[in-house]
Amino acid sequence: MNITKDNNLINNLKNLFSSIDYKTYPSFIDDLFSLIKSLQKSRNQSFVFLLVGRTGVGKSSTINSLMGEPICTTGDYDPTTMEVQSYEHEINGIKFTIVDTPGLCDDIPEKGNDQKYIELIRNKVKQIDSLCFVTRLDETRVSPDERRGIEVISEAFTPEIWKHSVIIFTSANRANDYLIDLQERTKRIQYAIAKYTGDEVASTIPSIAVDNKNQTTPDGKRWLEELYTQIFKRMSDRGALPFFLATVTRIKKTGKKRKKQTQKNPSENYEPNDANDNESDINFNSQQREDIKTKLFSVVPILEKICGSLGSIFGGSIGKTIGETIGGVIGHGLDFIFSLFS
Ligand SMILES: Nc1nc2c(ncn2[C@@H]2O[C@H](COP(=O)(O)OP(=O)(O)OP(=O)(O)O)[C@@H](O)[C@H]2O)c(=O)[nH]1
Ligand SMILES: [Mg+2]
Repeated sequence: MNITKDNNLINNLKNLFSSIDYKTYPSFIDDLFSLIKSLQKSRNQSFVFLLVGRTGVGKSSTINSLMGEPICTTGDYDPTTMEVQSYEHEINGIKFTIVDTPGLCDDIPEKGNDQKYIELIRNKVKQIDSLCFVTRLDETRVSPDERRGIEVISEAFTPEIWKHSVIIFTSANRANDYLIDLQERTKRIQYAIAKYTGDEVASTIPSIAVDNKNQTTPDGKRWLEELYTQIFKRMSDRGALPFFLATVTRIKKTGKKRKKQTQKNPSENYEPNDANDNESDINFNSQQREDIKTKLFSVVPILEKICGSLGSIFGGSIGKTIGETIGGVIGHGLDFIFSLFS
């Protein structure tokens, strides 16, 4: 359905807004349609994840956790050759690709053949929107193979690619000393990447500890929301909206501030989850909602103007009504976006 050509829908929206006084924002309807158009356009665009990490560290499991569907096969796999594998997927009608790099960070015979691998990856992969460097938290050092992987990726895509990267530590519950391991391992991997990007870029690469067998990390916090937020924040502008729409049906709004906030720890300022919520649903806290909002503003600038005025024009929960009127994935998307401002 092309929303902006659908006269019925246009009439429905106009009816919905007919009693509104637009004096404070005369171009509201035009701007709303322009926002809808951007979302619609991004439905036809795709995004690409690049997974880098040793065999069996949990690359596939982490992507499955993130996307909420068993799209990648997991389990034991013995790499015998270095290759680049890309898999096409579709969720909510949005196409995306997962590029896996088996062998790249493993100690296998082709080891000396990095130039061949660089050519292979360049020829096969034209666009990367998110780079996930995956390693286990309970390992102590950056292995020579991981360093080699970092070098190959930097050469194949230029060091700029690390601006869209996140470091993911799996098996968080197997760490000896969770917080110290997280801090130390992050520093060491950032340092290994800094050889190609310089400190300024490397030091901003976020790390997230996950455990694909548990909902929480050893500090008792849920990790899925943080993984989502960091990946979204770092995603290329081109990939951000398609990724948002592919996942919007499982992200929940939450994040409403409690009456008595504990400012000491803003991450706790959200209401408990609905008892019916599915465990794999993503329920953001206040800080994560802020981060998502900032990213959405930077990729769709018109949003800031529209959302900033929604309260003054409608004064209520108009987002849900607009979302329901439009329906489908875009309706869901708008409902979520507008909820960030309520
Ligand atoms: N305890 C624990 N096990 C994990 C975690 N992540 C993955 N696993 C398990 O580790 C094994 C390998 O996981 P995969 O996701 O297949 O790893 P991969 O990196 O994709 O492996 P290859 O595709 O073979 O390179 C599976 O048995 C997973 O269930 C984790 O965070 N914690
Ligand atoms: Mg895998």
